[in-house]
Amino acid sequence: MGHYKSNVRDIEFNLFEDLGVGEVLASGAYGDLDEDTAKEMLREAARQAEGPIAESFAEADRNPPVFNPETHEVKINEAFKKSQAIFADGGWAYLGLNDELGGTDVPRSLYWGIGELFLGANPPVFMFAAGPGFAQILFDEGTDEQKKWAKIAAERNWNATMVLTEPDAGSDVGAGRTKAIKQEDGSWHIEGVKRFITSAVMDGMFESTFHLVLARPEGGAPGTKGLGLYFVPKHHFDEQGNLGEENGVYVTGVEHKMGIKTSTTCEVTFGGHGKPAKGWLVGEEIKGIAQMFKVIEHARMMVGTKAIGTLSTGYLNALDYAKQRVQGADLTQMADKTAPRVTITHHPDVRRSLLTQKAYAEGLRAVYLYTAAHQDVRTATPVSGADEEMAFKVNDLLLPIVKGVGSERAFTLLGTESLQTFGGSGFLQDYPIEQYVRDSKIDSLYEGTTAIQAQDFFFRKILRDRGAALGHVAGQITAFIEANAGGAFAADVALLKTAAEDVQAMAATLTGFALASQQEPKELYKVGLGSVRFLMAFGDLMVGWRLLHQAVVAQAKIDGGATGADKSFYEGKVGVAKFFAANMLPLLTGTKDIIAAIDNQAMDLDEAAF
Ligand code: ST9
Ligand code: FAD
Repeated sequence: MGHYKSNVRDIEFNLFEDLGVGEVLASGAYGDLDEDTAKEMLREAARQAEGPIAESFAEADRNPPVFNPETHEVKINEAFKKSQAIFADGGWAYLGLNDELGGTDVPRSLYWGIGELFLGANPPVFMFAAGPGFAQILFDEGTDEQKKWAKIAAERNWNATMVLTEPDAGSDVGAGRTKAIKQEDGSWHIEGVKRFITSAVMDGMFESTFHLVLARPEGGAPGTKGLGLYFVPKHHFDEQGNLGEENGVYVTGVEHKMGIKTSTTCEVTFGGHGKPAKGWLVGEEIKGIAQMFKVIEHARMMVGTKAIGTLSTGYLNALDYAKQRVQGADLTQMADKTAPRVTITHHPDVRRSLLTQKAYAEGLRAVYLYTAAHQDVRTATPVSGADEEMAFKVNDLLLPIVKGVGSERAFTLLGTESLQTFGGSGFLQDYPIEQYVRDSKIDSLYEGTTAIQAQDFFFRKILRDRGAALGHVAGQITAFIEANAGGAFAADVALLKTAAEDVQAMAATLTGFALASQQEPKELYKVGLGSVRFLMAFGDLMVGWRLLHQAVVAQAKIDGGATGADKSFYEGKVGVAKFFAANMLPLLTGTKDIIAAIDNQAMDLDEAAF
């Protein structure tokens, strides 16, 4: 048995019992795809993920990529390459893509549910398989000729990278200095050094690579708006896709990292080695940042799902250990030194810890799948009544929650709860948890740090949207509260109501600071001081709501006579929703008070006093 423990039962519950994806499939919205086939896809993905995909997880960590500065090549662990080949052979990289690129039309919620399984088992495998997905974006954004290149890239399963970051341009992408110099033949020469580029190596796993690169055309405007998006292939190729000479783009370094080591992080130099790095502007106009955000939106979803998938396997590993580890006596018999020793699941603090892990693992899964349901109007309308425009906005609103809250909660809980459940054994490499902790730390850093997610959430997704998507989601929460105020969950729903009011008050306070900044610019600092708390609080509200929504569904199944493993599963749904409502939601009142009381003391403090 490998390290990875999937939770297909819960993914299926989300899709087919809570979100109603089965009915959408039955309506023929996805052609012949029906619920049974979708379930079979999930189960096959889980078999692959738990088996050959997970198999190289630890070995690849202990044998990270080796860079050869003479050849600019990188050696990747052989066991990892086997896992990668199995993923490629399964054709998983084409799921959800257009017909033209050899794709299969599936609901985005099914796509990400399957994605969670691979991302939980061995994240670099999924990340190295981004080529066909990136080709889809080139196809969508490109000229007619570039659409042909995209088809070639997808058909031949070329590797791909997204290239933004430079030594002086991380969060501040607009500070990038890499240049694009126009050539008479319509191509561009790209010149500059990019840092931290994921998957820029092949080592026999792929035939070629294409880079999607942000660079500033000479004389271009400053900031992100002056950046163009360029297609820069590793090899030149003809109309059939036959490879020619290598282009002037080189891996000039590989980072030595804390975790997720095989997801190779490279310094990539464009030009500067006696050969130009030829690129082609994607589309007809300079609108690189908007085009790159098409990639970023998928990548942010991927990062959040990766984090949540890791938390889930961390929890399930901890649960398994806790059920077997015998230590100490039951608390009620603590005075009796001869009392029988019990498994640690009998200790109240272990139960608190396990339920905390379960609540966030399953609650955040519910949040990412609810978000995914809004990536496609065919599922969004049945789920929340959103039309196409609103579905798009709700997805936009929730992406920083999936990415920012998913990553922060996963890393924290994997360390403070999942690893802790193992006692000292959790600190050892005999168990996967220490690697989960190391591998998941990256999720709050790349694709925009948590501070960036929090600002995106408040300024762009709420203020700029004039609260439209927020209002839609708040309306859904209110409708749920009203419908369930008097039933079996009345007390829990009352806690949810208070939490929703607290979060609304936080939004109003921050909006007040933002408005006041028009007269007094320093008022904006208060938004910056409160925005991460607000992001996390909204995440808790979403988790609390979705868990209770699921508890109502589960209770109906129990009342309808569920038995055996199903009954236990549904009881777990009810139990965890009640636990979260009672233990986590009341904390939001404190956060509301803290946000209401924010002053600029932190900003006024002299730097020397830190
Ligand atoms: C990285 C990669 O970290 C790590 C992992 C790589 C893994 C690769 C594998 C991925 C697999 C995924 C699967 C893919 C499959 C695809 C399938 C396809 C079917 N939303 O606010 P402004 C745009 S990479 C949308 O003024 P500043 C917008 O155009 C490095 N668009 O920003 C806007 O114009 P307008 C990641 C947005 O102050 C324009 O930007 N690095 C959004 O100029 C300017 O906006 C980062 O993420 C948005 N949320 O710049 C950088 N926001 O307003 C983080 C902005 O007119 N830093 N735009 O619409 C930031 O995000 C900054 O806030 C900033 C600020 C750069 C945007
Ligand atoms: P900085 O931007 O210097 O941030 C430092 C700290 O300051 C952070 O805590 C941040 O939150 C805070 N901060 C910065 N600006 C603000 C602000 N305006 N408001 C509030 N706080 C702020 N990039 C790519 O282009 N392609 C890739 O494939 C890629 N893969 C990566 C893989 C790995 C393993 C790593 C580590 C990075 C990768 N990156 C990639 C880069 C990644 O996206 C950046 O590291 C990230 O965007 C943060 O930039 P930075 O490291 O320069 O940190």
